[in-house]
Amino acid sequence: MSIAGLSQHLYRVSQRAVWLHGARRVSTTTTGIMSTHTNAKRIEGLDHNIWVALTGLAADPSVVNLGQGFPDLPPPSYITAALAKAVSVDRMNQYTRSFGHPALVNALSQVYGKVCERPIDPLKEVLVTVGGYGSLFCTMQALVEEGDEVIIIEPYFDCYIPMVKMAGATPVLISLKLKSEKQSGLTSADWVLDPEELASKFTSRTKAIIINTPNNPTGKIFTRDELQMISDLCIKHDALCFSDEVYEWLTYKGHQHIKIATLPGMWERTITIGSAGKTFSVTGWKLGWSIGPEHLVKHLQTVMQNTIYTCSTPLQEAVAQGLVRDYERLGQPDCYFSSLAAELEEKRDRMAAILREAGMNPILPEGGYFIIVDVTPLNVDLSHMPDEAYDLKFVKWMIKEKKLAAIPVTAFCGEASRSRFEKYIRLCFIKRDETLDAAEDIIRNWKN
Ligand code: IK2
Repeated sequence: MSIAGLSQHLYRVSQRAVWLHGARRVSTTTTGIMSTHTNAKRIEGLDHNIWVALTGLAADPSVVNLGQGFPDLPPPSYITAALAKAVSVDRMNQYTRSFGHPALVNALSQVYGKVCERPIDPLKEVLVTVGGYGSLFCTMQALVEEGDEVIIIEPYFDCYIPMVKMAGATPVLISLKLKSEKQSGLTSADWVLDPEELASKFTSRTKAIIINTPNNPTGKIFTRDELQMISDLCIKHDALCFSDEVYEWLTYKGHQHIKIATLPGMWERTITIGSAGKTFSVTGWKLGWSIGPEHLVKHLQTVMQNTIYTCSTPLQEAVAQGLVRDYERLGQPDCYFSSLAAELEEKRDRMAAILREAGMNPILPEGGYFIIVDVTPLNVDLSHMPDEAYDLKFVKWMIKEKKLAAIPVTAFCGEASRSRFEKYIRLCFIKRDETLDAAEDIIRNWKN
């Protein structure tokens, strides 16, 4: 089958999956006999997933896809070359150390040792997993107990909730709120936490708080003061912090990413999560890591050795080489971490300008590669569609009628916060200029 044929086939299959999911059909076996087996309780109610649903719709080749967060830019050539070289060495095609390929954990300890200004033991304080997802999963399974509470800040990366639930714990939500009444000229710094409300969420059952900075979907970078407030509460209540920092290098002018693990008293109680996919624009490689103190990481290692066991050796080798290369250039313009951020800042500004010209209100992100935008000024009447959050209806309509894909922001919040977030959609701007040109054409010709 040709590539085009395969892509059409996958599109048809995923469309069917979306339809089947929508209809919530009871599964049958291949013999057509109704299965009597039911799902395990721990996955009850977790069957819906925004990426599975919307990625299917956006897979239509005629749709301009600013939905799921992956680059259509090429990754740096040295990293793909390192992979090609790695697979040509026989032993690189076999299992490597369970908790992380030696070259990679050494590189991670070098890079994060410098960033955190402390020695990091590559064998005891680092775990390499299957993407940021794998790091989050190992963290929750290793450290969160049945009956615990885990505080999650809305809008949040959507898998936090199911992961907390699968660990048997209860998610406790607190929403970021806009500190300003103004409609335009907002930035992601305008999303803030209410200190009193946050304090009220900590109880004797709080095991951890999950933070995500730079944040997906808002682009917010938590300030030192905000991180200090969170740290003070963690220390006061003896809670852990799971800090998802997969966009750590993607910060824009005037903004600095601070690791909460570097604040006094926080290293001992923080797991920091990173992703090679986001760091080197290779999301399909699915490599990530957890970094933290030995007394926590050793439990994550237990989960890893009994679930995935180890990640792909050649991919780890290539990422290690990429990290060593960029470690030597840290702070210089030719370091990929800086050059990608500079390239993306232009794309962010371009995207914001396109949206503003069309009469929408984007909220300028300080970091990451997403921009959220209030679409209500477009006055699209969707009252004929089934009753769902406005942003979800808007995205479904936009994919079908305008051939532009985005993600509804209510996918990142709980039901109780729907009204706060349903006027926003999220667009991904780590895209080639031609892709952004195509999106611009659609947005400029919106009324036609
Ligand atoms: N944590 C955050 C905050 C992420 O954004 C991601 C990647 N998800 O991006 C898809 C999207 O939002 O469109 C992850 C963790 C997972 O990282 P990885 O891809 O390395 O598993």
